[in-house]
Amino acid sequence: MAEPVQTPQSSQTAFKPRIFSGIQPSGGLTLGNYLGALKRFVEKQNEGIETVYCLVDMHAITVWQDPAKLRQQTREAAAGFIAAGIDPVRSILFNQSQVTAHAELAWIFNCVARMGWMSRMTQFKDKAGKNSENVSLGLFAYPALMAADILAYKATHVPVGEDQKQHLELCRDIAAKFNNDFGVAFFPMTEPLIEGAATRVMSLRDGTKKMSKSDPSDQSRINLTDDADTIAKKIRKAKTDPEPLPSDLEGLKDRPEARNLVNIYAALAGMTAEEVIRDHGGAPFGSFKPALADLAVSVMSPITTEMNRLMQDVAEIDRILGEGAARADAIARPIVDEVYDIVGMIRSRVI
Ligand code: AQP
Repeated sequence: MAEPVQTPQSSQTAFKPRIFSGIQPSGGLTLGNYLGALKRFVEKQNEGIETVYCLVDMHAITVWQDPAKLRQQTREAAAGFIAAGIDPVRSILFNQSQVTAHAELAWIFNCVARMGWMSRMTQFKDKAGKNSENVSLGLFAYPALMAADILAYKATHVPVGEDQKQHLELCRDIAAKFNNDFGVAFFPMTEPLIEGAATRVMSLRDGTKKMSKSDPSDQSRINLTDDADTIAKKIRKAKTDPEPLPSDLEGLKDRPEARNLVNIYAALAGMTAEEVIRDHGGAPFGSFKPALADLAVSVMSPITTEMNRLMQDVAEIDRILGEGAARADAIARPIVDEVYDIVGMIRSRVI
């Protein structure tokens, strides 16, 4: 290993702005994925920044996935991205396993990252629970693959939900250690973009738990595939306390379920939580829930309808993913080849 060399701070200015983010096709997409990530992906695309979006199927298999379901979920997620407003011409949209640079760079990063860093990851601890001896090695190394996803594109910004903040910090640690170990200013210090009213959408059954596609209870989440009736029913049945909504934000402090519904309303309506309280403060859930259900249906139903239409033509979805993968590869391949060179690997094969 070379002597550690400090990366010049000024190197940050040399990186072209590029957004990368991904979602696991480990189940159907949820309202949490939509508000915390997908909606923001669309906004970034529409701001005209270069955007690279990925269905991270290799992350998905860190826990068991039925092969047929994984294929279906990957296509459905791609349809969800497009239905929500991702334009596969303006953005690059693909599934991770079609671009081998991700796995290649992940191996290099497995050799850069330290075991101690990985064992501090709260997502690993949450997912492994008491079963940490029995989970896959891939689940433990997940953040190194995530760093590779981002840095294979030298992405400068990553829109994510609050739960991914720690992984983004680890991505910066990996980039800094690589730069220091090899005495280069090769990788950027990627910034997370955690913005908006719904950076952490909570379960509809428990306001202290994140809404998650892998939660065993379907009632805990709104799926992008849920029809209008199901969405309305799930919101009506969402757990709440018996009090009406408070007249200021302070009053939501110890009321996780009420706060969650207010934040969901705010994110769906493009308002702040303060504005929602200004309009609905004092309202009982008997009237706030139907208003929220109507709003959720009006935002989500057109996406669901378009997603179902797109799913009628899976060959077209596969074509879009293949084309996106070729465009992604054109960016990532030269970056990963340069990494091999920096690390000292001979690249003499004639192609
Ligand atoms: N509840 C949430 N609120 C806000 N943002 C969320 N995200 C996920 N859940 C919420 C954001 O969605 C992006 C993709 O996440 P992911 O699918 O890669 O993994 P995850 O965060 O582990 O999401 P899930 O739904 O909980 O998946 P499973 O159950 O498979 O682990 C990220 O930007 C994430 O922050």
